[in-house]
Amino acid sequence: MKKIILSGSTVTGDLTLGNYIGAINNWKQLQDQYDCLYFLADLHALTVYQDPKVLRERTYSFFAQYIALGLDPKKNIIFNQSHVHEHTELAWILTCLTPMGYLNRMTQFKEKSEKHVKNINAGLFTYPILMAADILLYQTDLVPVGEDQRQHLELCRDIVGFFENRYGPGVFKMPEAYVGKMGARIMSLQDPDKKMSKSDENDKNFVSIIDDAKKIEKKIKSATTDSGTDIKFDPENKAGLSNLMTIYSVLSGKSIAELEKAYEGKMYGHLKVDLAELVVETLKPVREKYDDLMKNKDHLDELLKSGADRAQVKARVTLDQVYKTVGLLKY
Ligand code: ATP
Ligand code: LTN
Repeated sequence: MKKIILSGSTVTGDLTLGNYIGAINNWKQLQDQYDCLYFLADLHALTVYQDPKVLRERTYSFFAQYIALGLDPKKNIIFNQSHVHEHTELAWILTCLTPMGYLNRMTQFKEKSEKHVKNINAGLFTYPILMAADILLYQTDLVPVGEDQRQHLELCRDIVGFFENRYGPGVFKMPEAYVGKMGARIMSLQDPDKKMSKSDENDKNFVSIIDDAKKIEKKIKSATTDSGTDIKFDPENKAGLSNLMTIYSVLSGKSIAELEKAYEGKMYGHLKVDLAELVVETLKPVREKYDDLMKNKDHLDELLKSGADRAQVKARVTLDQVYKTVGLLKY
């Protein structure tokens, strides 16, 4: 029996190089070894106001980007969260088990409610419970997430504990985090002390997967670096440079030590020019495949439907078991 992997990204902003390196690239390497489910978290996106038209188009766009970046819809189950209604149903049961105090501690909630002061809705607060439902529905063993999602995964594990304390073991599997060795956290290009984030208002802070070559070059060349000259990996004192080196290393497959050696005596500018070219070359075939996929929405709809059908069969088994365990009548 292969282990089960599940992950997703919220359908907001533009998928970035950070999402690719921190998440999708890892997912790709897992698709042969594990039974993988990857989904578009469209319901999670609603915790912040979304223009309906934009959300619809973006959901297609993210799905096409997943495939263009190398996730195979045959090898993996790739689906859209709202197509499998079991997610929200399980979330309700888990909501009734989760103490408010636990949700209050979530740093993402604190950050997002500071950012969206006019829309601190209850969904923003209970978001980690829906995320726990996403994970637990599929008897997931491993969840590949970046550092920023660790706390939510811990809460999911706590929720399994709350459930088992009340109803006994055997319904859910206890999930664990899977964090790739390199590039778990890619930083913002202009402000390398914070992470590269796809919903950043300043689009100079990230490279989007579907940016054109000119934009990519411009963004990488103007990335913030310190005033030194030595090309040395030192995230504390040379955060900007080290971030560029991390990106370089992941995309080229060369180790940091190899890069330091190759750039001995060279200037930051040399590295930026080479990195820009590497990113452009890496993303070029992705962009072409993406453009192709986006031309045929009917085909995307078919793939989405097939993904959701396959996911739902699995989700249903867990949800039936949960309903029975907590005492809801069989329908
Ligand atoms: P948002 O800005 O909307 O919060 P995000 O860029 O943080 O979005 P998510 O949808 O939260 O992206 O995350 C999707 C996946 O990508 C998660 O597994 C997350 O950990 C990973 N990820 C996001 N940003 C980065 C980053 N800068 N470096 C590495 N991994 C990242
Ligand atoms: N909250 C996640 C996206 C997400 C997710 C999940 C990731 C929603 N549900 C389940 C892993 C497992 C984020 O990265 N912002």
